[in-house]
Amino acid sequence: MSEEKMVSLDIIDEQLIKKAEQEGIETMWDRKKAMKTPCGFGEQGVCCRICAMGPCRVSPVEGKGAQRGICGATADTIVARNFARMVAAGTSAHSDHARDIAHVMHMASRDGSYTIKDEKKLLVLAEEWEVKTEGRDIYDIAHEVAEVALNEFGKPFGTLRFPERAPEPRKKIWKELGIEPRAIDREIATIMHSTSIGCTSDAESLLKMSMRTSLSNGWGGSMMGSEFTDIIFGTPTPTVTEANLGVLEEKQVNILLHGHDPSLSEMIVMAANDPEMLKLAQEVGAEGINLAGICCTGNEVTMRHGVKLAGTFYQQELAVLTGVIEAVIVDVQCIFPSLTPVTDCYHTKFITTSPKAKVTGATHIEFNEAVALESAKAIVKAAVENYANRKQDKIFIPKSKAQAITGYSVEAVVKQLDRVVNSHIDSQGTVKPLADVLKAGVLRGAAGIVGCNNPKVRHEYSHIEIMKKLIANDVIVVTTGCAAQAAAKAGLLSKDAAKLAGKGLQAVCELVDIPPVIHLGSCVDNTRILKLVSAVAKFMDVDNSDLPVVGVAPEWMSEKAVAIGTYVVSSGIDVFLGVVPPVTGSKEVMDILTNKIEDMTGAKFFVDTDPHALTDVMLARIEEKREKLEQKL
Ligand code: SF4
Ligand code: MSK
Repeated sequence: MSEEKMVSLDIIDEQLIKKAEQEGIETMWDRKKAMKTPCGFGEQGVCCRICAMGPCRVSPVEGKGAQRGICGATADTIVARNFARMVAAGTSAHSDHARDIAHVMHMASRDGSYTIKDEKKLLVLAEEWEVKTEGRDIYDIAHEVAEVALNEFGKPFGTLRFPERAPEPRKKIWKELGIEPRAIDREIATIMHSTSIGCTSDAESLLKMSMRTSLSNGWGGSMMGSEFTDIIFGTPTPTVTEANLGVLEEKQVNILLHGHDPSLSEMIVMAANDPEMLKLAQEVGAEGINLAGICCTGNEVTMRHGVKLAGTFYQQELAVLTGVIEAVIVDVQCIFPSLTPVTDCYHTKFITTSPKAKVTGATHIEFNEAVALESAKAIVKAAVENYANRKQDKIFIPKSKAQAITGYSVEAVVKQLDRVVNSHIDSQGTVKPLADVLKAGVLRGAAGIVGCNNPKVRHEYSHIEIMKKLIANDVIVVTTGCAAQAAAKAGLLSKDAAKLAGKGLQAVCELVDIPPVIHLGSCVDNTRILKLVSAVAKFMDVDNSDLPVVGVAPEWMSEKAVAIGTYVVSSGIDVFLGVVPPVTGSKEVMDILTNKIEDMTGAKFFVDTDPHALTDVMLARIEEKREKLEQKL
């Protein structure tokens, strides 16, 4: 097959798709083909089914076809309403994940399954939230901090706590725009209310509500998810691992961990290393238990335990096609329902664990946090016992894997930066070295490349092309989510990848001892990017929007990505999209998102499906910001 015709950048994906064809197994590519041409109305966002007078499809072309829905809603209203609901759904996913983590912290105890691993981080947060710490047991403090956090979801008055961390000019902008986020659940409910039949029809108002709700995600739920996960399970430090389906082991029990919530995956890691489980594995004839991660759960466990990365969102079906997966263990989000028919073709058990994400045909073993380790052991046991059922004639493990360094929390980045601090002049533990190289132009800028895979584009091609072009132009890249896994597979998370960087970035990588593309974690960990950018902005005494920094989602697909993109722009950072969002049916919404929003937030959305053209615009924008920053400093 010629390279351009490949649906993936990765040859092993092509090999496994071929294996699926030969075995008569349907994959997402077959279903994508069966969809034929996507619905033009849906693609442009002009289809409304909010009430039973509809569904109404209005024409995106002025003066041609139906211009209004039955209630009179215009294309602008319908597109903005649909966009707002995507933001609300994305915010709910990340924030409900955070709520679960907060509950886990509330049940943490010295002798329980969940303990407090980063006491220092907890104490800093307690102080920030004015929770008394003196003379108190660390677990009492944790429980009170968890209660304060849980109140952030539904408090009746005031605004959220985490936005206080933003640079002063940013907070002023939010206040003036009236988009300071209030309680997290409240923002989601308000959007659902305002987008119901006969409520808000004004597109600008709907987009402002979307911004406020997205901020309750980025500076609320997601930030809580990251912070609490660090406190309970440990703040990540750089860890060497391997990535791609070549990490699967023929002679071991292979367990695929997929989903998002570390309260399950952390316990599975513990259970899989339990002597009782390892003994059981030997008894069934396996040499051990091999865990491999998919999607954000993969990111969570790799950055804390070095668990190998099997691959991205797109590879969840392909991993099963290797024939060596004893169990796919999932919790919430990004789980294909098709894992049931695909695993049915093999011996693989597909185990769901969360009442929030039951999948038809899967084996449901509910994970009970109250007896977390025991619960996890029962799940791992089911996987181990399945080893004997492998169908030897169906096994194909691709050879490909790459070395990667994962686990750069903000704290870990600052620690790396400390390597170049002259302690006679400057204090350690700050972002000064980063600010200095940005100011001097050694680094032209920084990019956060995040998000999913989408069969509308060639798998991983845009991620990797954009990353390579940016680092070659001395733009340092930080990455999360499935974009990070694409980078890991392509070898860009290794220090060796510095040879692909421009001279300035090469020098920084060498001095600071980092790869040119830095793994910051899962999708909720995009808030680590917010923290890092805000720390540099505060250090330079400017706003986020003054910095030569961009956010990029080259292959996004999820509602969560819409919420993320919106909070990133609302935080003053431009967002570049490689997949067109369903908003093109409204001139007004397009104009606001790609133009007028800049007057409000200092940043806007850019969209181009050509990764090279998109990167050119990014680089130009970075230079434009640099010029303005120079005048300001
Ligand atoms: Fe149609 Fe209006 Fe009902 Fe939407 S809310 S389905 S546009 S009548
Ligand atoms: S897992 S949201 S496909 S990045 Fe977070 Fe990957 Fe996107 Fe899911």
